[in-house]
Amino acid sequence: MVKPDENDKELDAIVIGAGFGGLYALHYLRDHMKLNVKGFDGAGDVGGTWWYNRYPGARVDAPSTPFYAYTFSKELVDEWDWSETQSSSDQVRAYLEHVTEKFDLRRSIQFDTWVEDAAFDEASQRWVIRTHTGGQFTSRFLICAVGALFVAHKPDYPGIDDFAGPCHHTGRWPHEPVSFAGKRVGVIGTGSSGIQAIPEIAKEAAHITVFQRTPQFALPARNRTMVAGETTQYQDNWDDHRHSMRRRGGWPFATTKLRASEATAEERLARFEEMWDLGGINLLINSFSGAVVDPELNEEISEFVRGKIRGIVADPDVAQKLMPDYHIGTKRMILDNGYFETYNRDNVTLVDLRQEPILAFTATGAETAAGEYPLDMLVLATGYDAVSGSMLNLNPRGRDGVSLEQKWEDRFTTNFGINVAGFPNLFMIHGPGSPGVFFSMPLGAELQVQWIGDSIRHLQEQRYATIETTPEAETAWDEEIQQIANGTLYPKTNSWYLGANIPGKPRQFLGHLRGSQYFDQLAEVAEQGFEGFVFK
Ligand code: NA7
Repeated sequence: MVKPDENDKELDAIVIGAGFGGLYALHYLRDHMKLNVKGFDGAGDVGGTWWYNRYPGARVDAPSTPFYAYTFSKELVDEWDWSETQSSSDQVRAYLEHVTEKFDLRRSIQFDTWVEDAAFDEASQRWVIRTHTGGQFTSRFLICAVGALFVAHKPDYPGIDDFAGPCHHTGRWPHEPVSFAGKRVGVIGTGSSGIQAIPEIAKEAAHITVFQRTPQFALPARNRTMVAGETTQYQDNWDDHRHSMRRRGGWPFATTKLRASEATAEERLARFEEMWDLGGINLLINSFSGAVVDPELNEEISEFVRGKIRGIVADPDVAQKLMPDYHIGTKRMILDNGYFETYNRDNVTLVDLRQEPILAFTATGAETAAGEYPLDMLVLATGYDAVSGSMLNLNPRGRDGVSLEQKWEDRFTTNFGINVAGFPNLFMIHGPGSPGVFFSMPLGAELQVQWIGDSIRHLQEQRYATIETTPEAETAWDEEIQQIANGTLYPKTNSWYLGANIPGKPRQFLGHLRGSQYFDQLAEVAEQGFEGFVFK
């Protein structure tokens, strides 16, 4: 492991972040392109968001095997056997540790080190970064693999800091075991993290009170251990599998072409039942084609799931509070492992914040408009300032000293979610306008890194100093992203996809919904001389 601020101070490239994107960027630029590269991460080891997400029940929020893994090395694919269909946080970390060992990445990463300042120096055409440990480094290229879900969002309820018991955010979970035994635990938030954690906490706590702002749709994950032969099946057919992932935007499985309009109501219901039993996100993407585009089909699936919730939750009043009233799938689709069943336990209380908003916290609990809830511990499952937040947290300064915060005051403009006009030689992995958060991880990160490598090669061959996109290309990219999103039901729902979870955040759709189209466009732009980017 690299000791603080030692080694070369003048580098070809600096990679910030040691999650999926950053580790691959480091490997690719160092080992394939033979650049002098150094990585930094504020965490104590590799993992990125998985370094922090250790709350009980933490898992990938999709059926993850075999696609939530790198594709670039067949050897790596062959030597790693995933044990479950929906990987746990521990498993993902173990995998990333294995990758780190295999490619000898630790020797190039300085952990426990926050990059406090990053500024482009016009005179030398280099990025100058300063770390919180007092180090200063310069490099030609700056790769920001700082994570789409990194900056934890903490609600600003009056008195929340006065709460005297332990208070843990799911995205900043302690590394030491947290015991809930004998405790009255309050959980705020029912997104993927809350819905994964609540059933686990309920098993151990004396009592759990769930503070719910928006009732959520969740589908049964039906997580299970991989059966014999399942892993070898995709290992043996790796070329096909990889090709499918590439063609389907990172998601390796075929989705249905069946049309709801060609089935009777009974046939549709039978199909919904079949997909519900199959579990995962099948109900949404494999019942019939177009569930997040066609409002009628969407409502039929939404109503089907509401019926399932009514069937699972014994108390009709509690079930009513849990009824989601948005278009299913337009907030991040949640997979659960016994979430709704948890409300049948007698140590669980559901507080509907639409009926009784939280007024304040005290040292000993929460006060809502309807009463007091004594608590010993608080769990904040309140999500992230997603996609743009981690870049703004870094807040690099580009040409003329203009900061990203100034540039992005009203809108998160990028080209391909990779580069920003005015920030030469700065590259983002999964920046705003990328498909990364829509099932394109980690393949999306790999292809972005390879594209970054191609652009650096081009720059070196032509003896240029910098590459940078243009404001015109950013506007065109923004329009494309919004146009694709506007053809779906997504923008109709308040979600972190739109920045709607963070007070005051500009509203715009933050991701590219068509991963395969994005992958094609990346390849085309590289092949055709990087249109939309200026080399100087
Ligand atoms: P999410 O999906 O953003 O969920 C956060 C939850 O917290 C959600 O239920 C929010 O309600 C709720 N929330 C946020 N702020 C408040 C306040 N002030 N009061 C009450 N409730 C609040 O974050 P997760 O960590 O669960 O998941 C993030 C991603 O990680 C997920 O999408 C996967 O991709 C993996 P809301 O729905 O906004 O009304």
